[in-house]
Amino acid sequence: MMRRLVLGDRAAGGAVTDHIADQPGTLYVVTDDRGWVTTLREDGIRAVEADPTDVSNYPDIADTVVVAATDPERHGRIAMRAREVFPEATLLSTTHDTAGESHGQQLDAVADRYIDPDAEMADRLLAVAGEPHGDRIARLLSAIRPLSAPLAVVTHDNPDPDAIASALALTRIAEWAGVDSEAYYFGEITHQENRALVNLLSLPLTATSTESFSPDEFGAIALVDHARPGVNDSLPPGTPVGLVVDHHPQRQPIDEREGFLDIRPDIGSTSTIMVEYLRQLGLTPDESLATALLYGIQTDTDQFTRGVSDADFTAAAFLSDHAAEDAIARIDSPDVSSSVLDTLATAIEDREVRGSALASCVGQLGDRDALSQAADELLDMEGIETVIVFGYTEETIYVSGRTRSSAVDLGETLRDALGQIGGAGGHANMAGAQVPMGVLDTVEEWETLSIVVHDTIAGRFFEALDSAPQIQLDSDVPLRFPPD
Ligand SMILES: [Mn+2]
Repeated sequence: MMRRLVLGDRAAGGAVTDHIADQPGTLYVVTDDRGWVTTLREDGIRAVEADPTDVSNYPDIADTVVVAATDPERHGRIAMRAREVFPEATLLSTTHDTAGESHGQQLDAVADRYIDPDAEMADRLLAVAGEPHGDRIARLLSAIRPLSAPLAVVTHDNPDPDAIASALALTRIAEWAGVDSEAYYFGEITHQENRALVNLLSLPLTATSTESFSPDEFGAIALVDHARPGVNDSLPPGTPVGLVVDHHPQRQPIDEREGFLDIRPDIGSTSTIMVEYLRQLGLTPDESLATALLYGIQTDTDQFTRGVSDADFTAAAFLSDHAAEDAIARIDSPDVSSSVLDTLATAIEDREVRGSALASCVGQLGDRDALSQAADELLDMEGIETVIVFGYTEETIYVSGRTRSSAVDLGETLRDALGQIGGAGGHANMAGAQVPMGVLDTVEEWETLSIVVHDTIAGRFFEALDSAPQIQLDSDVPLRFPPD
């Protein structure tokens, strides 16, 4: 049960009080406006005729306090008192256009939110304030509403569906709050499925770079699905950040002074948190945003099997009414298993690219089939024509390769590269190799096994590729010039 308290007079608080009176929960009014007390009581509302600056007239508990006095000085005083008595409550203040600068500052220090009694937003805020996490939405809007320049919403680099969907959800909320905003990512979206997500749903995500992004142009920067500028994104480290919404556990505490923080490691995805915001604000995501959010939850929770919470299920159930599930089927290749996706993620992250050739060590191998599937997937990366992916068990390094370049005989290349130290074979466009771990030089304590394996295999592979004889094509122009 939500307990709401209004402090002030009818001129400033009448309209808000009328709004609240229709909502579930209790309402208590403290005012020295005798005529108002009479009217309120006639409507069955609990009202006491008393000085609203005197804390002895306040009830014991209030979840939401609305401060509404006509006189700015008095208004400020009530707000201070109310904040002292109810430190945990959401404190809403009627707009303070008439307040002097010093009172305005005082108010800023204690009020969570200003409300315009005539606006749709007042209804919403009063409805959600005091609900679980309802204070968060008031604080979120407090961080967005006053911005006079656009809000930049920044994902982590190489954004995943959760980051992409969350960024767009936050721009939707900013739009509703009347603030311009744009969703940005640095670098590129490397994962095939993630590019498919953006393209298929025509998501308005903007690529940017360290050269073209200047933080000064924005009223505030919001980070979604990560929490530190310059760590998981390409912002300059130490860039001031106004908002952070994330679900990753933090290794170091985040400075609370940074602004609006909502970091919930018990939730499976940032998209889930965004859905909660949208619902509390009464916003229905359009089909593409709903689809992206649902896909974000599904991928981050590995189809609801990993780190999933009740909130994730609730959010997904809500979204499924608005999302295009057939679009998800097209984005998601159903034959790719989660272990392949993990292998693929590592392969993308640790890839070494030379020209159009890519080599990547995925470390210790669980599922050996994942290697060839990962190689298949990586071959779809832009600008890549030849791929080897490899990993190891205790005894053996396994290599899987693919090429779509007609100038490369991959079976031959792998035999050249690894035939001396292991077994290699296959066709021109699909090949593999196995190398005993014993061929590695002793791994020093300061070395990482994965890096030693990478250097050994990738080094030989690139060398063999460079020195391979060119396949003759029906063309006078050689595709690559042999090294001199
Ligand atoms: Mn996430």
